[in-house]
Parts: sequence; structure tokens; C-alpha cells
Amino acid sequence: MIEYNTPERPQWCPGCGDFSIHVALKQALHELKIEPYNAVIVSGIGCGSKIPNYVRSYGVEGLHGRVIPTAVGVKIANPSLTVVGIGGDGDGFSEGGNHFIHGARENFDIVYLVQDNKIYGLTTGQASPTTHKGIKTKTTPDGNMVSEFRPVPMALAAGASFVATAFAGDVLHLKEIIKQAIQHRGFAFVDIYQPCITWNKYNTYDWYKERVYKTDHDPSDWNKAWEKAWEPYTTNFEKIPLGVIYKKEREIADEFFSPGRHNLTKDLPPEGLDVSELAKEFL
Ligand SMILES: Cc1ncc(C[n+]2csc(CCOP(=O)(O)OP(=O)(O)O)c2C)c(N)n1
Ligand code: SF4
Repeated sequence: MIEYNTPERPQWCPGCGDFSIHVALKQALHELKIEPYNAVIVSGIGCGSKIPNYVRSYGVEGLHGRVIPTAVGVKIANPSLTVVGIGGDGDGFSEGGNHFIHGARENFDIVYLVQDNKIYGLTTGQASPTTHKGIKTKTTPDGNMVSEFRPVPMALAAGASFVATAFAGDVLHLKEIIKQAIQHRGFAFVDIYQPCITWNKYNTYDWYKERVYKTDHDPSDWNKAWEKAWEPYTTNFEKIPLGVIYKKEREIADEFFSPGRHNLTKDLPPEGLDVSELAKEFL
């Protein structure tokens, strides 16, 4: 058994979906025989983003909304590492929305897991981009007036080469999906439906259990994937597919940016550069 446990106990509310994501991620890394010194967990800021503290690997708890650029930086610096970016829906789709689009487009070889509880958990219950229309939150006391952000169609439209959905209430399936995401070569996005039992009284475990089902379509069929990606919205959340929605390998960006290819330091003199003249401009 590869030891991924830490002495720290997660500080989540009892019953929070983040517990299953934590277990599934550690189990996926263990089953893929990835040693802790070859894994880096990069998060943002939020309840779920505390997760690097609870996994015995390398980790960065970074800035809110900046999971993807930090993860990409780690991957470029050392392409041999397994880099897993992880954060909340507020972190990834609001502050980090721009990075999400371009991460999918550029296709760096990283995993990106979103703990999608459809609320801002850590800051105590404000509406997030994936909060459903009509839902009352602290910031939408008369009901959310705007339509929800659609992460799965967005990832597909932006060009992600691996797009999947999973549910924190089904930890074994979630673990299998995380394993597939890690094994995929390219940007692998998993939208994880994660109940926040404290602030989101609408998207509960029972609410999901009545709606989720495992899809068995051919994930290399883009048109079918597009249809599945939209199913929650076209059925008014009556049917929510879980599983790999789309998967097709294509060129990854990593090789272009690899330090070996652009040896930016090769022409520097060994003693370094004298920048004192240049610096005077700013004095
Ligand atoms: C740049 C910046 N903006 C805003 C915040 C305040 N902030 C901290 S966590 C958070 C939202 C957390 O929600 P989410 O990302 O969905 O994660 P969750 O807590 O639900 O897991 C916000 C707005 C911050 N820390 N930094
Ligand atoms: S506030 Fe919500 S997301 Fe945060 S730990 Fe509690 S249940 Fe989990």
C-alpha cells in the first residue's frame, strides 16, 4: 500500500462531499502506483482547496482562481510529474474561468478536478457560477436571476481532450474516473458533483441520486458527447450523465514549452548578467 495519508485530519463539515473526493484521489494514485514524490496536488482557495494538506505528496495551496496556471507551471518545470489541479466551482469557473477555457484549449498534460458544490462554501454560502437559476443564497435572496455556467459544454467547446463527470456520492465510480483522467495524455477535466451539506440545501445527495445515471456512449464521438454535455440543461436537470463524456488524444502543449526545447538560459554568461544599468531606470 502506497502511503498517501497524512496525520492532519480534514477540517470539512461532517458529511461534506469533499471527504469522498479526498479518498477517491488517494486511492486512484495508489492503484496507479504513483509514488508520492512523483505527484503534485495544486489547489486554489476554498473548502475543497485545503486538500493538498491532507495528501502525502507534494502540494501547492495557491491563489484563488489560479489552479491551472500554477499546475501548468509545475508540469512545464518537471514533465515527469503527475500534476493534479483541484478546486471549487467558484475558484475554477468564476475567478479562474479564463484559465479554464485556455487550459482546455492549450491541452497541457494535467488533470483538473472541480469540487462543484454549486456554492461558495468557505465564504459561507454566496451564489457561484454553477448555482441554479432561482436558488436563494446569501447573495441572491430573491432567487438567482441568471442562468448557470455550463462547465462540461464549455470544456468541450474550448477543446478539452478529456471531459468527464462524477458524483461524490459514488466514490468507487469517482475513483475510476480520476484514474482515467490521470492516465489521459492531455488536459483532463472532471466536473465532480459535490454536495455542500451546510450551504447548499438544494443539490443534496438525494437530489443527485434521483437524477444521475452512468452513461455508456462512445466517448470518442464528439457529437454524442455534445448531446450528453447538454443533457442536464435540456432536461431541466431530470437526467445527469456520469462518466467519460469525451475523450480523444491530440497534440499536447507541454512539449512546445519544455525547458529542453527553449533553453532560455543557454546564452547567459556563467557569472550572470549585470542589470545595474537597466535598473537605474526604475530608481
Ligand atoms: C482573489 C480572491 N478573491 C476572493 C477570495 C475570497 N474567497 C475565498 S474562497 C472563495 C470562494 C470559495 O468557493 P469555491 O471556490 O466554490 O470553493 P468551496 O469553498 O465551495 O470549496 C472566495 C470568493 C480570495 N481568497 N481571493
Ligand atoms: S461549508 Fe460546504 S463545502 Fe465547506 S466543508 Fe462544509 S459542507 Fe463542505
